[in-house]
This record gives sequence, structure tokens and C-alpha cells, in this order.
Amino acid sequence: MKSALLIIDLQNDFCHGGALAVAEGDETVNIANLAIAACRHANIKVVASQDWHPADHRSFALNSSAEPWTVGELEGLPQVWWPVHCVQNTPGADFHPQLNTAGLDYIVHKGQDAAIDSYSAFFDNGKRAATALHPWLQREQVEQLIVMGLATDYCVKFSVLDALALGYQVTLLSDGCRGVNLQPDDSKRAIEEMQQAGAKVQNLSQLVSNL
Ligand code: VGL
Ligand code: ZN
Repeated sequence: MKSALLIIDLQNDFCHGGALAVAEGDETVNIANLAIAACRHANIKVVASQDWHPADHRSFALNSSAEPWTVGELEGLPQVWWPVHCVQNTPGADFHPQLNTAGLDYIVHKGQDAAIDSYSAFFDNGKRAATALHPWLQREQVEQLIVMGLATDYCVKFSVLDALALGYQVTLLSDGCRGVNLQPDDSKRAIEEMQQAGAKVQNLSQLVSNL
């Protein structure tokens, strides 16, 4: 069965000093580079997503007259109002400078529609529009995904749940993830939710010994 490594949003704004910095976010970059090397060696394709918002994105507190880090509603869906982050073609949206981007086979952008947020690398939060990721993986005949990145409780979680719903077998690379944790234990709960939906959880050394 063909696999692919899916690295979620290892971008400057989610790392140290970024607009929506995730605690210890930078620590996932080394894990990503080791996973990229191991996967390339095993002939496994490597894909990365980038949160890629227009400056007028409605998930930004500033654009929705809301207080950052509070919860409201957007397009009938619960919405955390985020600080401005990952604006297209700005340094905050760039991959972390230490990420081995030369090892990527494909990059998928998400969150371009200003009207709705898009945590998953497959669909926006209202499942109105799909990204090009699923068709690309189908062309590559990928049936199994190894998923890691930022943030555990948002983009990683929704990408994993959508991947499972689309029929992929999913392994979550646990030491390659860090969460926002708006509420304490959000990341822990997110991992339990992914497991309950059918995801397997492994750390990097378990993954590498099984490749
Ligand atoms: C993300 C919040 C807002 C993520 C993206 O990558 O998890 N979180 N946009
Ligand atoms: Zn975002």
C-alpha cells in the first residue's frame, strides 16, 4: 500500500515569534526533517500544507470586529477569532527556514476564501470547497497517510478526520505535533478524537522502524 507523509502548516507564524505561535512549535521542524529523510529513503511521497490567507480573511479578529482568542460564529460555524496570521506572500506564511523544503513533492494551500476558515488540508470548515490534495493523492495512488505538524487541535485534527472520512488509513506522528491549547488539554482531547475516528498514533522512532 502506498503512503505519503503530510506535514501540516510548519510556517513562521505558528513558530517562535510568530503571530499565532504554538508553544514548542519549532521543535516539530527537526522531526519533520527526519521524517522527510526517512520517507524519501523509503520512496514515500512528501506533501506539505500552507495556511494561506488573504489579508481580509474573516477569521482574523481585526476583520470581524472581535477580540482575538475569543470564540464567535462565522458562516454559521463556531469560529475562534485569530490574530492576523499566514497572510499570502508574507514572511509569516513562509515555511520555517529550517524545514527541508527541497524534500517536498507537493504543496497544498488552504484558507484562501476570505469568508470561511479552513483548518483541514482537504476542505474548508463548511466542506463547501475542496483543495487539490485528495485528487493529487489519488493520482499518486496513495492510500495511507502519515500526518504531523501544527496545530494538533486545529489543522492537524481536521486534516486527520477528513482523511479518515475520505478512506485513508492514517498514522498520526505524535512527537511531530504541537497544539494551540486554547483550553488546557485541547491537544490531548484532539489526539483521543483522532484515535476514536480510527487514526493510529506513533512516534518518529516507531514510524522509522516500521518503514
Ligand atoms: C491553524 C488556527 C488558524 C492551524 C490555522 O494551522 O492549526 N490554526 N489557522
Ligand atoms: Zn489560519
